[in-house]
Amino acid sequence: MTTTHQDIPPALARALREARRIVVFTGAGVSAESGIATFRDALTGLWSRFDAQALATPEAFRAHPDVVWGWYEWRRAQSLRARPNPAHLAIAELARRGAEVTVVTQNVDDLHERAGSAGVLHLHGSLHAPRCSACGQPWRPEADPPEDPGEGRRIMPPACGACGAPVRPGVVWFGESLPARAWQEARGAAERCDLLLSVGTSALVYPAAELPLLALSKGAVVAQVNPAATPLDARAHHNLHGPAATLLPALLRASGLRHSG
Ligand code: BV8
Ligand code: ZN
Repeated sequence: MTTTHQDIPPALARALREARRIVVFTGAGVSAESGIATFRDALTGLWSRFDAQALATPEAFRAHPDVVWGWYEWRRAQSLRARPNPAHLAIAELARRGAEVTVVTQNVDDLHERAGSAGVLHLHGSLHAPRCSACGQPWRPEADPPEDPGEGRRIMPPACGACGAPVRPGVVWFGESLPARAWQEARGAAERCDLLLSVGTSALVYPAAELPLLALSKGAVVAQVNPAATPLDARAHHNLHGPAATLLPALLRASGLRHSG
């Protein structure tokens, strides 16, 4: 059922109220209203010449370490300046309403954690965990937040203090495997849940995009929150076409899980 305004299908409100195990699966759209560019439009300035999928790769980092490191440092500064929005806060509030809630995100920002969500599973790593590209030693930025390097700045990555190799962003690039534990826990949660909410993702990147399909195959209710249609529209039980920062609070209110605000 496709909703283009704030009324929430009663069947979805009831499913959310009665669910005992919920998975909230998020993509860049959940952080859009915090001012963080979504993945595909994060490529402004210098990077408009690159395709995100081409830039977020080990090959690009080897060939253009200064462009790739500059892009991630700009995104890390953007993430540290951003604030959780009502969508992040509603997801954190849901976990305080009795059901077991597992947040599985494709995002590399830390806004779910800063909104109060615990145990967030990051399938694609984090901007806030840079590490040595050779020995894996974590790298602690001296200045947090870094002064904004500005869009399009080329910055050579720092050298690892232990072995001297270049430090790399702590994200999962295309062609790299997902962190085994996070992926295993995410699959387990999707298999066991009664309800999976897919929020703000284009549902195009695998294997992450398998999660809603896995939940469906095990009989869960699947609902999507996204202003645009995605490949999941055809399979989801409910498609709420609108912005997450409006629709997630509305969903909690319609389910009687939020009494105010
Ligand atoms: C792997 C971290 C194998 C980096 C990211 C062909 C078929 C199937 C798969 C493949 C294939 N060819 C290659 C592959 C594999 C590839 C892949 O899936 N490619 C795709 C493009 C076809 N996958 C991989 O490489 C993965 N690894 O497969 O490994 C392997 C196995 C064994 C051994 C070795 C290797 C790794 C993928 C991870 C890549 N890293 N991110 C970084 O951030 O820089 S992916 C990146 O894009 C994001 O993290 C995100 O996960 C993904 C998609 O982005 P979204 O989050 O969905 O954001 P997007 O901008 O796309 O969409 C935003 C959505 O929000 C939109 O729908 C918009 O409408 C909506 N929105 C906007 N505003 C709002 C909103 N929604 C709600 N409210 C709003 N206000
Ligand atoms: Zn090292």
